[in-house]
Amino acid sequence: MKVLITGISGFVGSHLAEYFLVQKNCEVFGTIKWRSMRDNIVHIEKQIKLFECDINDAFAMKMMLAEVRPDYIFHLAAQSYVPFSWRAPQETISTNVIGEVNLFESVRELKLDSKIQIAGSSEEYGLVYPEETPIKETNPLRPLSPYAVSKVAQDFLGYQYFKSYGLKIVRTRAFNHTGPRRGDVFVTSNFAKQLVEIEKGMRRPVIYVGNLNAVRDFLDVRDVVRAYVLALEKGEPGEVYNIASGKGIKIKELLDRLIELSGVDLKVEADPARLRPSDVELLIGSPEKFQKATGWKPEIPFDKTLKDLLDFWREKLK
Ligand code: A2R
Repeated sequence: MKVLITGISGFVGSHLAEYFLVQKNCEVFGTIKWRSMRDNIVHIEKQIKLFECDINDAFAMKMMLAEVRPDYIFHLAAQSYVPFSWRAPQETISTNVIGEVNLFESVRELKLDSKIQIAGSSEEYGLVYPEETPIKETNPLRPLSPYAVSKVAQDFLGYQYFKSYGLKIVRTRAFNHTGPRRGDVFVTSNFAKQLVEIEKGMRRPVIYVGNLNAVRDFLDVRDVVRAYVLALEKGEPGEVYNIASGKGIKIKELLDRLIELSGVDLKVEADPARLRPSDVELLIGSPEKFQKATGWKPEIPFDKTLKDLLDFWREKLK
């Protein structure tokens, strides 16, 4: 079986590649940009086949797909960072939306029979009222950032290409996920990195934070990766599924748990630069539909995820 992961050098892509490398009879292919950092995949680089392919380049996309002809495509390549999407709305929309159109059009023109997973996000729900939680897939989408709008477009394009051309597309909307290798611009990893820098005496004992009141539904990336695989194995093409734990945690509580796990003594200070123009306050998803379709359940306790994240930074900052 041939598995293609776009954005393989990213956080989720590297974990998904690891998942498939231990399965039998799997060949793993991945796309990177020519300047992509390879830190996340150096340990597996010899076992995977890499293609330089900017997804904005329709020709590069088509040539790569013509060569690989994958059975499964996990489309993870994206401008994935919400705050950056305000500073670079055009790049965010172009990479996320046009990049996906390039993928779908190539699959169509090459008449590939690939199953395709589209990595949507809980950010698509955006503004959510307390009585709407846990959020079902049928909830209105009220996106609050250019990133979220780009993910809504990706999601609906997936639906449209399924309906119009019968492409075997399964859409997922993953709620927050974290774990080793999470980029340090994301809240959990940012806190963990600051804590480890304090542990190592690399900075004074002050941790800088943004909005601590937001409530999020967190999963371990390794549970999310299992969910993406099940989405293609057991999910229905044309359908959309939440990947969520069903439980909420306040960012303040997450910070307290990390501080406790680290054991360092420090002060917490607000940093206004870390606040967003419009923040999503409450995101708790209902995993019911996905669990019914696939039997998936998160398996990794959140304290283990946080501990592994701290250990990742301890190793990286050696
Ligand atoms: O920017 P790089 O060199 O780090 O590569 C990122 C890649 N990527 C692209 N690949 C090809 N052509 C592009 N124009 C392009 N722009 C970005 O996508 C990186 O390897 C990957 C995204 O990885 P992360 O930023 O670590 O995101 P993560 O957390 O793995 O999320 C995977 C998917 C994304 O679609 C998110 O929006 C969604 O799950 O939540």
